[in-house]
Amino acid sequence: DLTPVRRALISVSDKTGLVDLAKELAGMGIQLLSTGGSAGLLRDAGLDVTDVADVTGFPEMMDGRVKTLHPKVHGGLLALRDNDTHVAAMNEHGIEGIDLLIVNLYPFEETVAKGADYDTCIENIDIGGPAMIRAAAKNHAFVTTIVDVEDYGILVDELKANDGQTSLAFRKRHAQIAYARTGAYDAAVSTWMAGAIGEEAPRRRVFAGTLAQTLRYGENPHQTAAFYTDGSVRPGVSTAAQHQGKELSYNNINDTDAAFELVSEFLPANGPACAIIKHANPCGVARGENLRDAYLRAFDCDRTSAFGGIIALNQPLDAATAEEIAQIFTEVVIAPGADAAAREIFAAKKNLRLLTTDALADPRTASLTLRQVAGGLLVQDKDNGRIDMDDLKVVTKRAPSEKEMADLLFAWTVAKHVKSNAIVYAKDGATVGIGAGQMSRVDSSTIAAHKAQRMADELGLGETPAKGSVVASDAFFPFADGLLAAANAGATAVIQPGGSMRDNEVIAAADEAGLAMVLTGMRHFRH
Ligand code: 93A
Repeated sequence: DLTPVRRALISVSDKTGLVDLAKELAGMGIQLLSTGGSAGLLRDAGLDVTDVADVTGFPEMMDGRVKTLHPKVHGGLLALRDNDTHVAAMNEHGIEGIDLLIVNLYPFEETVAKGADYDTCIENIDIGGPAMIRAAAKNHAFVTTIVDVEDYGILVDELKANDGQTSLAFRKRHAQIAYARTGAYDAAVSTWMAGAIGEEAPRRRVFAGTLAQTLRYGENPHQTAAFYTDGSVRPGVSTAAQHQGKELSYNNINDTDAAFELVSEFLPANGPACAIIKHANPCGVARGENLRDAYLRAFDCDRTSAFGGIIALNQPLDAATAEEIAQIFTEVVIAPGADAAAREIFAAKKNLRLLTTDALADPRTASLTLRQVAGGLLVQDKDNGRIDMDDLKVVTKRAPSEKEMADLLFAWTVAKHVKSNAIVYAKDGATVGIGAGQMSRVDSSTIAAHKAQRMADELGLGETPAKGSVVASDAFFPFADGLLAAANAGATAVIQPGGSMRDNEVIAAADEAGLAMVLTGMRHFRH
């Protein structure tokens, strides 16, 4: 099942590595056909190239919209070489076989990412390229299709190993990649279009990804797993540079994402901040005078849970912070940079992974979140909801003090990143107790208070740090009990969406306990 490669068609937008590849092909005696820009580059490099226009007898026309859409091209790609009728048609119409197709497409995804206008995006929808890719991949019994620059090397290896031929297994593997590429390409076009025309729930929707990494296993060792990127470029775990440590696991990637998305809520201009994540929930979040201080205050929220955690920082890692972090076992640290001294400190910790990004993620960037259910996908906008002081409604007799207000907004921001039911106690810009993922809000409240008390015992504090704290609840208190649990724990002010049938009861209970309470009118469920 080895098939000789005699004639190759090259039509690429990304010209990286092209000349080297073409030289290798020419050196094996393969005839080269190519489209305008690609042909020009090869000719400049001294290679012998036939213009596709000379093969088709038509010039490239309509701004390049029609270059390769011609039976002399598509017949050459699609003809079954062992079928008499196909061969007769080739002879009758002067069609020569094309055995190798090297195409990469107009950079549609990059054009969208750059924020190009509608018409520019439309003009970057490649038609001829995908048509050829699909034709060649269909005819993989005879034709080899290469769509990724990174596959040039293995193509050359394959040809060299087989005396200028490719194996059927090779052609099949690359046909599969080819269809994934054209599928992803049209997915990108369709997704962009839905946004551009304001279609919120398109009747048909496709999602596609490119393998970034096969993972050792999934959430558990008996589950296989892989990490796919979707082509959107966002500072975070998918684009970060890893400086040391072993490969990230499935759970690491998930947790690192949660950590970085949370810390990105805190603009560096407003001071250093740190988030420590375990099992996708924060176990400590804090602002600080400096980065080290922010880390230590986050750590002090729940030292027990922070062990083996994932740490995200909103400013580049410095030596003083690295020194502190290195005191206990941490899985991953992610930050928008790390200075040389910090890196040197971490270098001694072989198991610690250090990831750096170019920037924080913009929490306002719109995107979709997907969740699989049996037989389908649930799709929604990412929760980009944000609350300002002006959005808050004071409903109690007592209004929060300035200090309480700052902590309420802080706690609310953290609560958005805690699995529901979420209860977050905070004081002086640091969480002091977090209750996550309970089926009852009052249980989350109790757990958060219990954690605060445990910290008081561990650190030998005279009283629980929840005393004089504020509390955030990601959704309304259905009954007064959850609120009273918070008051009993020592909270003096509350932030919550409001909207319960019993809001009046809850407000009355708050007044009775002397609490100040503000309503956001916005909920942050996270499941
Ligand atoms: O505008 S197109 O959809 N019409 C075509 O017939 C066509 N054929 C190849 N774009 C077409 N291509 C694309 O041109 C290829 O997919 C490739 O991305 C690009 C290469 O053009 P050049 O060789 O002129 O740089």
